[in-house]
Amino acid sequence: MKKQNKQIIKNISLLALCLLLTFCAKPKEKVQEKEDFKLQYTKPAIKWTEALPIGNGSLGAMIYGGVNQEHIQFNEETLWRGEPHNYANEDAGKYLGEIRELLATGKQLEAQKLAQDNFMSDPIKQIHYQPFGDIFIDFKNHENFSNYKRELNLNNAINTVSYTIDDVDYKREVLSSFPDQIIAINLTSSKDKALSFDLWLDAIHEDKSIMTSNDSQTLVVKVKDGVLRGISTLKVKTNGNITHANGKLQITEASNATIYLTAATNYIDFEDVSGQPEKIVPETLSKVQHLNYETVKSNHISDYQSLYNRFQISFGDNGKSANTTDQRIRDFSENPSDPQLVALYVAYARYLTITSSRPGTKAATLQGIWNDKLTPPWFSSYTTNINLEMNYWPVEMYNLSECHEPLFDLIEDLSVTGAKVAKAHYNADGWIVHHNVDIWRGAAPVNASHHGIWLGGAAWLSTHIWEHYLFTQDKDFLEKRYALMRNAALFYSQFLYEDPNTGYLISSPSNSPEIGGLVAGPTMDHQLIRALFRNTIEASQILNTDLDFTSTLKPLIDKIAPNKIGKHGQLQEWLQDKDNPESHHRHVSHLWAVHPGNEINYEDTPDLMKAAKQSLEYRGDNGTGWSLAWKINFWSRFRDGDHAYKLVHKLLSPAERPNGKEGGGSYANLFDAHPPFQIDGNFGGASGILEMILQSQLGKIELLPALPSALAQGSVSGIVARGGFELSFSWEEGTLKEVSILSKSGSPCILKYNDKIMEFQTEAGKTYSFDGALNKK
Ligand code: FUC
Repeated sequence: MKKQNKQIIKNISLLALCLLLTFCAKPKEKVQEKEDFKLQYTKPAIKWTEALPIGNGSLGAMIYGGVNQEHIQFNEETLWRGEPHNYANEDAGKYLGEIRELLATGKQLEAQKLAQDNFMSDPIKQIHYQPFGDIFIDFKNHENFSNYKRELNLNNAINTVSYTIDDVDYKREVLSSFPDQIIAINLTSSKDKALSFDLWLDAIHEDKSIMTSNDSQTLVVKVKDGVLRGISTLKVKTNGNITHANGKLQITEASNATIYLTAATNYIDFEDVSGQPEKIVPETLSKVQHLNYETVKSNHISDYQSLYNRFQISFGDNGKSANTTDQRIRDFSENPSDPQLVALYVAYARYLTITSSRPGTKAATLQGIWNDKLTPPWFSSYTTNINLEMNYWPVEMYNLSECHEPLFDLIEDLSVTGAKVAKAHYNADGWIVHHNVDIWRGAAPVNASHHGIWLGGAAWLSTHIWEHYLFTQDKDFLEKRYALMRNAALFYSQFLYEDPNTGYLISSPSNSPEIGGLVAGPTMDHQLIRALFRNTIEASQILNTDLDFTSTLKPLIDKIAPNKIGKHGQLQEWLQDKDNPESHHRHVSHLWAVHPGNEINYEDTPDLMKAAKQSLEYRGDNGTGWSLAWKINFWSRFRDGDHAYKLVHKLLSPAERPNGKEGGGSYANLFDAHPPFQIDGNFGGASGILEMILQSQLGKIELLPALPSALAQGSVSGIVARGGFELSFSWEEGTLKEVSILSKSGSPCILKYNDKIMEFQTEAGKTYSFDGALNKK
C-alpha cells in the first residue's frame, strides 16, 4: 500500500513536471515565408492616433471607421502656409567673426546673444504643413451593430471596415491610389437597397468654401492658406438614388456606392505657385470616374505590390497575431514574446514609406503626409538634425530604393536656397542647411541660436546620396547627384575654421543637437564633415571627375579635430572634455560615427567604439520614440542584440500610460510616439531591427551580427546590402541555416557569419547559395 502510494505520488509528480515543461517551454514560433501583415481592431477609432493611415505619396488619409458616422481626415502634401521666400539674413555674415571669437574665448552666452540678435533666419520661424479636409459619411439607424471589424491590410494597402445590422452585412474599403491619384471609398451592403447615407465635406481652415454641384454627384471644398489655394472634389457613383440638400449628398436605397476624391494646390515648387488646381482636380477625376471600383482597386494593388512584395520578413508567429493590434502592443509591454509584432513593425514601416514617399512626391515630413492640425507639433515640417534622415534610414535595406528619391529632390532644392544662406551667413560658396526646413526650403538658422545654429545639415543629407550609390552601385545616379555632395563639401572646405586654442580645423559656431548651447567644434559636425569629404573624394574617383577639387579635401580631413576619449571613458561630445555622465539627453549625436556613420567601429577604432558604448550607457535606455529607435541601431552596431531588443520592447510599449499621460512608444495605430506622433521612430525602429540581422557598412556583409535571443528563428528575403546585393536567408535557434545572394552589379562579395569569412567574385544577375556554415551549395 505504502509502495503503491509512493508510485502514485511519483506518477503525479512526473505528470506535473511534464505539464509544467509543456506550459513553460518557449513555443517554437512558426516561421513563414510570407506573413499576412495586418493592423486590426474590433472598435472604431476615437482618437486620430487610433485611426488608420493610407496614402499614395501625396494624398493621405486617416480613417476612423465609425459605424454611425465614418470620418476620413485627408491631406495633400503641398498644402502649407506661407509663400515663396528667401530666409537668408543678408547681414548675418558681418557677425560671424565676432561670434567665433566670443566662443573661442569661452563667452558662450554673449555669443548666443549676438547670434540671436543678428545671425538668425529672416523671419525667425518657418511655416506649417496643413490639414486639407474631412470626409463625413452619416448612416441612418446604424446604432445596433455586431461583428464589427476594421483592419489595414499591409499586403494590399486597403483599409476595411465591416459589421452586421439585422442580417445585413456592410463593408467599406478605402484606398489611396498612386496610378489614379485618388482616394477611393467603396461601400456595399449584402442586401439590396439597404445602403443609405449622407455624404459631406468639411475643413477646419478659416478660409474655406464648400459646394455641391448641380449633378448631385459632386462635392467641392476649397481652402486657402497664404498664397496656396487647395481644391478637393469628390464624386459618387451608386446603384441607388442621389439627391442633395444643405451641402450634403444623400444616397438612398443603394447596395453599392463608390466615392472618388482628389485634391491639389497651386504649389509647383518652392519658387513657383502658378499651379492650377482648378484644372488638375477635374482632369484627374474625369480620368477615373468611368472606371469601376474593381478596376481602380486592381490598378492600386498591382502598383503597390510591385514595391511591397520585394521583401519578406518573418520572426515566427506564436499565435498572438490573431489579437487586435492595440491589445498586442499592451501585451508586448508586459511580455515581449510576440515576434510577429516585431516583423509587423518592419512591414508597417515599409508600408509607411510606400504611402508617404513615392518618386515625384515630396519627402516625408515629421508626420509623413498625415496631419490633422492647423498648428501641428514642430510644424510637421522637416528637422534635419536627426528626424528627416531617420525617415530614410531603412529605405535601401528594405528594398524601396526609389522611395529615397523625394529626399534627393529636397536636397536639390536646398542646394539652391542653401547657397544663398551659405553666402549671406558664412560668405562661402556651396550650400548649407541648418536644423529645419519647410516647403519653401528655408535653410537659415531658425528659432533660437543655442540650437538653431547647427551646421551638420548639408553633410548629413549628402551622405544619403552616397549611401544610395553604395546600395545600388548606380553610377548614372551618382553622376546626376554628384554636384550636391561636392558643393556641400565646397561649403565646408571654406567654412572650417582654425581653432586658435587647439590648431584643429573645427566647425564654429555650431551645436551638438540640441544640448550644450552654441559652441565651437561639436564632435558630430567633424564626423559628418569627414564622412562627406571621404565620400566626395571616392565619388569623384569613381566618376573620374573633379579630382582637382577633391584632392584638396584629403589634407583638410587630417586637420579636422579628431574623436577623443574623455575622463569618464566616454566619447567626447565636444572639443573640451566636459560631458556630463549624468545626462540622459535624448540626442546622442556624437555617436553619429557609430551609426549611421561608420568611422567608429570594432575593426579600425576599437577604443573609440568602447568609449562610444560608454557614452551610450551613460545616456541610458530611456528616451522618446526616435531616440529609442536610434539606440536600437547603436546597440545593433555594438553587436548587443539583447540590449537592442530591450529598446524594441520600449518602442513597442503603449504610448498611452495607465495614468492617462503619454510617453515614448507606439500609439494604437502603431504610429511612433515622441509623444506626440512623429514618424521618424517608425522608420528608425525598423532600421534598428534590420541592423540586428544584417550589416554592410564596413565593406562586407555580416549576417546576424546582433541577433537577440528573442528572435531566435526567422527568415528574410529581398533585404539589400551595400555593393548591390539582395539577400535571402533564414536562421533557427539563433544559428544561420542558409543564405542566397543575388549580385545585381557584379561587385566582389565578402560574406561574414560569426568568425567565418567567405570572399568571392560575382557576376551581375547571378545568385550564389550557401549553407549555414557558408559552404557553397
Ligand atoms: C528635434 C528633437 C525633438 C523633436 C523635434 C522635431 O528638435 O530634439 O525631440 O524630435 O526635432
